[in-house]
Amino acid sequence: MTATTEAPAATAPAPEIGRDRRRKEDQRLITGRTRWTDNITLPGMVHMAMVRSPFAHAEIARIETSAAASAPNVIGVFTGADFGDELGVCINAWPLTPEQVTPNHSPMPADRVSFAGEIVAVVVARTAAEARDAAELVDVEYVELPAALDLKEAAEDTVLAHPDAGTNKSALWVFDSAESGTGGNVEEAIEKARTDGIVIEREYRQQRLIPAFMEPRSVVVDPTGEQLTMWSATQIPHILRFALAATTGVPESKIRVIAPDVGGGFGGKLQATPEEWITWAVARRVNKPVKYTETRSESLLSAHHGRDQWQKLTLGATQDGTVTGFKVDLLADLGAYVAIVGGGVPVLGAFMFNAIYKFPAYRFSCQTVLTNKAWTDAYRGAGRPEATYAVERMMDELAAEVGVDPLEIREKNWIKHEEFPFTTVAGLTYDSGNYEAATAKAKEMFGYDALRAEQKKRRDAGDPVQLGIGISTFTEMCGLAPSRVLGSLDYGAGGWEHASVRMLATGKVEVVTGASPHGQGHETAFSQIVADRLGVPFEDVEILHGDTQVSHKGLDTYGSRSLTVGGEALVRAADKVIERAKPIAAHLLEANVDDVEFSAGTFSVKGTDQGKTIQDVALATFAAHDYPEGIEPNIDAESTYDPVNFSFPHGTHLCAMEVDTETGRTTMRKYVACDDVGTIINPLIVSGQVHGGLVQGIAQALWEEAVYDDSGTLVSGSFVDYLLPTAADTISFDIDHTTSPSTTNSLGTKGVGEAGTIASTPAVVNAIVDAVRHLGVSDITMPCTPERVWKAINTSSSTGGPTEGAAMPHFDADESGTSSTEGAGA
Ligand code: MCN
Repeated sequence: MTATTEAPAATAPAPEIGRDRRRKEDQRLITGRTRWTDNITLPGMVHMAMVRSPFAHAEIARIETSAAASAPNVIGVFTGADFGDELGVCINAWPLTPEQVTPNHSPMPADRVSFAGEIVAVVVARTAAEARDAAELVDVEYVELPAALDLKEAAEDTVLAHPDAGTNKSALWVFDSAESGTGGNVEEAIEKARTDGIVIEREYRQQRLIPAFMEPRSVVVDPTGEQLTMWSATQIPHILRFALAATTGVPESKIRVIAPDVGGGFGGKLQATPEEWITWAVARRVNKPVKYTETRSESLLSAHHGRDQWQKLTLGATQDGTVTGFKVDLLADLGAYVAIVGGGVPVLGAFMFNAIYKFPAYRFSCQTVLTNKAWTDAYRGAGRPEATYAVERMMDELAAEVGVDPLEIREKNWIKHEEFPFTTVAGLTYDSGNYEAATAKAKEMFGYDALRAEQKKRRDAGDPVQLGIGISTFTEMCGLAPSRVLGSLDYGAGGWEHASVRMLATGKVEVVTGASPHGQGHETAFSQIVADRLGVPFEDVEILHGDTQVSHKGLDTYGSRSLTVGGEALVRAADKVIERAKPIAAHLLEANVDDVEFSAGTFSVKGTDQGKTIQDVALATFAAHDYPEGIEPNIDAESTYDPVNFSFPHGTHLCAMEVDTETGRTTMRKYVACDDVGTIINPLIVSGQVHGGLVQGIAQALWEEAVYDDSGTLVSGSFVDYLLPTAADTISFDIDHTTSPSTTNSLGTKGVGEAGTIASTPAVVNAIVDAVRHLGVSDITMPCTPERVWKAINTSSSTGGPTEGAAMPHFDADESGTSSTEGAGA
């Protein structure tokens, strides 16, 4: 069944890596002709609707379900009391300290609700509409309790979010470069700067945001049959299976979790949700498949939120603007519960406040705080946008103080390209980078000098519309993550990724990845990698993912990890296939294995024109008629790759904003992003990721904010009030790249999934402040609405922001559960 083919002609097929391939999955995703969770219908399936608390904090005195139970086609009405332990608990997989205060998180509490939107009862009915109608008939009597809403006040324990916890302070986590041996003493550096240098002190607000994915969350559970199957619009099918097994006692082997096509997540679907837990328990109780799909309003109200921090920053520098120390004190709002990785999100930023700079001393402390608002957790960038915002805003403040161009201050302090690899004051080793190259290219694309000249002209003329230039020379740590580093940070899981590559009899290639895409285009980019490695046509590679029965091992998609970790696992598995195929090819070619080499999909005998393609070997393996003695007929292979380091993409983003000083209206004039994400697999996908990321970061700067009123009601509970931008609200971005390949993975890639979001927020706010700095403005609270910009210009408040409580309370390392770390040590 095999034929000897001629060795390939000298011209190899065009390389796939670096090629602008349109995404193969888009055909089905864009037309909707695919399996979204809500499209799934099973025989006998029933539907569920939730009854949610309108109060932020209340005791549940009584729940009257009889009217709902007798509504048409209602199958059952359940409350937390109907289940008890059967419901399981929502897990926190990243306790920051051993002493962390972690309130018990029942998916459906029976006695007390802790945020507006929490589920108190569910109705199961024949159709979703009938379930929703009947849910209206559930009568809940609440006894309202005082709610802890303001972050600073909550940190003072004036009102308790969970009275039985005795405090709202969940965990205090500290990193000090003097203690970890990665740098000097920050207090001494700042004291010295107070005497003979410059000290800049600022307090910034990271407003609460809501990850607004395109597809609301949806879950179907089928309890019939041998296995329990859950379909969920999730980013983390593997972690979900583990969490279900760990909290319900059902063996993992009996649980199948499927993430079918998932319409976006942005971190918001990196969660084991009450909705999933309840659907699971209810399906088992009624012994029928149950579906629950949230409405958009429910999504905004109760899917986890992101950011929500106060940042108190102190930077010391010499008179010429060389930074000598940076001290960061955070208050981070966890909301009502410590979510799956919620407590750890600020700590992901802890290693990034020094960004691309050579700060000699650094101290970070973060107090996480419980409040009666929706719980917070990862949102695109998770900790790194907050850190980048703080440091990039502070570098602008320093430049203003010294009286030089903000780019000059950055250049003075950044790591020079010849200094890589560089171990930072936070203990991370950046493998590669070239800030000079990215900045030079961005400046040229931007027309930096011309825009500065125009800015001066407008300023001199007193133009009512002023021009500002904002800079963000960001870096971030992604490719989460080396398992040993995660272990040192008390994170509950590892950071490896798994892949298998199977050669099918027809010569097609079936690839299974443990990454779980939800909009990132893995099927295309991963096909390109495998096609190049095995020398097979791109079209012949099929990528399977997101089903724990198909992809039995994996750690899913978040932290811009899928390419650097999952892609490397693919490469290693493909290389193993080639190694396994080589002796078979040698046998078929009647050659010594040492004389056989592999190139562009063909095994050939050195010095001859005889060869066997990898497809020939696959077919020979399938038939196994003519196989070497003692070798099993199988050339498939798998690999589990644990990264040796994070990946550190960086870039220079430049933004020009026009500010109408009479109305406060801001208009984006130009945005340039020059990113370095190492080797690029698919430039088209990378551009898409950067575009989407930019808009999300710009939205934080200008529009988006989750706002609660004084009683704890989410007033930005629909897209009328939560200002999610559309394409029409943005301009056309100018993006390009420089390339300094990563030295820690064989492809040289760095992550891109969060880069745009991390970089863009400070670029925009820096531009707005730059436009009106000469009018006495040094800060504007985000989102920089026209009203806030106008107020900052026209009142004594330099921020234009709301007065949100007093100065930030200070928490000393000794006061409560302190943990310091030796640094991430990657
Ligand atoms: N890529 C590439 N070359 C590089 C880097 C990446 O071609 N040098 C490609 C990758 O092959 C992949 C994509 O770009 O197809 C993103 O890769 P990576 O940076 O590894 O990020 P992940 O795939 O792990 O995706 C996670 C990241 C995160 S953390 C969030 S949040 C986010 C994001 O991706 N959420 C998204 N992008 C999103 N895009 C969409 N459409 N929807 C979301 O919810």
